Amino acid sequence: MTQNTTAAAQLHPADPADAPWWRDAVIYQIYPRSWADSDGDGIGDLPGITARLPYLRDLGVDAIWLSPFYVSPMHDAGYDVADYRNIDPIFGSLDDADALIAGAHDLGLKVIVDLVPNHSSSAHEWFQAALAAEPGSAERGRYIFREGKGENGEEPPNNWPSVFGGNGWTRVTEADGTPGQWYLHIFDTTQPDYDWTNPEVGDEFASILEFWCERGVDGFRVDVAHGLVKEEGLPDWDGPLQMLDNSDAALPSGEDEPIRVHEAGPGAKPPMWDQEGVHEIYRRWRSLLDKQPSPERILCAEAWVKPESQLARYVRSDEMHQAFNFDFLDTHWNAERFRNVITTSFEENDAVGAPTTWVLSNHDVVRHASRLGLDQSLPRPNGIAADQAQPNAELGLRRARAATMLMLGLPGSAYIYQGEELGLPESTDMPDEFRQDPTFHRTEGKEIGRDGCRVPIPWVRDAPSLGFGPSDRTWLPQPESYGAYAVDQQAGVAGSTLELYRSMLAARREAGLGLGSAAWHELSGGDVIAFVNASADDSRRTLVLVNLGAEPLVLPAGTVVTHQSEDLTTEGHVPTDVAVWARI
Ligand code: TEU
Repeated sequence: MTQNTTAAAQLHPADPADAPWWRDAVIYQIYPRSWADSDGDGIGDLPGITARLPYLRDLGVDAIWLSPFYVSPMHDAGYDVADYRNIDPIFGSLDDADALIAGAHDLGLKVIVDLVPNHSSSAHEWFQAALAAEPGSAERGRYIFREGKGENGEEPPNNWPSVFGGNGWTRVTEADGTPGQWYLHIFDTTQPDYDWTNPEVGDEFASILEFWCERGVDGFRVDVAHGLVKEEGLPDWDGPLQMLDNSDAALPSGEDEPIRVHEAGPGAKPPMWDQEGVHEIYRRWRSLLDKQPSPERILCAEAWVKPESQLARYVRSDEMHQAFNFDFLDTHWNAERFRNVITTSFEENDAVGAPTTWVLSNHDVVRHASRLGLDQSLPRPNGIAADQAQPNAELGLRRARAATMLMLGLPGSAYIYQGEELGLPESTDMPDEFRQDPTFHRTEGKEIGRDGCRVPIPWVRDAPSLGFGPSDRTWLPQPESYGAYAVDQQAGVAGSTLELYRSMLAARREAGLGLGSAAWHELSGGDVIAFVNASADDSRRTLVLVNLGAEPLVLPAGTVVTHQSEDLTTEGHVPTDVAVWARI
């Protein structure tokens, strides 16, 4: 391998060694309900998280992102916020949040919190005031209230769906008891959308950002970042009106997934997604954050926007710092598709000077250890039920370990979802009566929903609630199989998924892989993904290779493998669905 060969296929230039922390950070997503329970009520909480932070330091991540912990009636597991400046009692108190932030900082971990600016909870005092007020009042003007269509206003103002199923509008009863206006909720009925054309809304969120900056947080993951601004006039939409409306359609060439109801895809733009006006909001937030004392605080967009050129507009230098690369998450197990996504991601993000933010799992999607064990010719399901096609657990885990080795070998930032470091599969046998995702209820069970990836984490095999908390209570049932994945079953065990993650994260940090350059390696092509990650001064070069082919791949003589996602049965041979890192 000569330097010229790689230079010819340069994919991405290196970052300087003193680049800001977020350009290569590995960030661990904690779903507070399900990570660690300190008081035995079966629901995870902030003191539980604080107590177990050393586990994350030892895992080797740089930061944590906490899904919402604010006051909420919990109709969407906390993504329905009733008070943005306080903690829900099930999770603890503001003092507990302060202790968590301080505890994380003491261990060298940064803290990112979730900001939910598209909608509030219907229990929020603003929405309650809006309900009590007259049509046309200032109180109603913070949300999207409209008169209905039809003779008596009995039909919704337009045809927009709710992402969770059913209609995106709900009619209210006015003070005099008559059926009245409708309000828009792109998600659940209990999640009314704000009207971002109202300056009061913008000022309120600027103040919320400042509130959390003063409490010491290092950044914000911005929920539904592509949804805040709606097309003027709220016109009808002629695209998909249900989650899987077009899932039977043939997948366009080069794409893995149909465009879903929560996404803006290429072509005609849905009137509720990716409107130009969102960028002005993020420019305001960026300048607000840039005025804060150091260290740099960040914004990360949860924006389901395609193609990548359009997503990259969220991470222009005066907007957000990061945007989740959901194209990568949505890539089926196919080397060419991965290569295409990687190439495009670097091209588009480098064009705006942003790092690429890789991700494989989160609290909204089937865990990748299960997803990759499903039939790869079908679209990604929204949850898996016991009577549906079951993932091949062994194959899924094997591929998941390889996919993670690919992800952590790529320059940029990466997000890890709690439990993936244990190789945790989706819960696929949850009885329906436990399901809480509004999607399940709003679609009358047609969509299984996201509960299966939100089950409390197993820490200790032979303990009540698998060590999640001091009692045997868990807000969602833990599958029988989870005991074998518990932290205590994997810690210190050579070859376990936990030890694989620990060693990958240590090596990634030590070798500065997140800041490296990337260039395709000559072995890349066909069923093989192979690139060289090199430091800015070229003193350190790592070959990252994944073999998706049916036959073992023979490495060039003299290649020194440092990490492997599975044992190499024959030295120098990379078997099917295995990834390696090697020094070259
Ligand atoms: O999700 C936004 C979103 O549109 C998708 O993640 C969608 O909910 C999912 O793919 C449906 O299967 C964010 C949060 O991550 C999610 O948990 C919330 O429910 C949603 O916003 C509403 O706040």
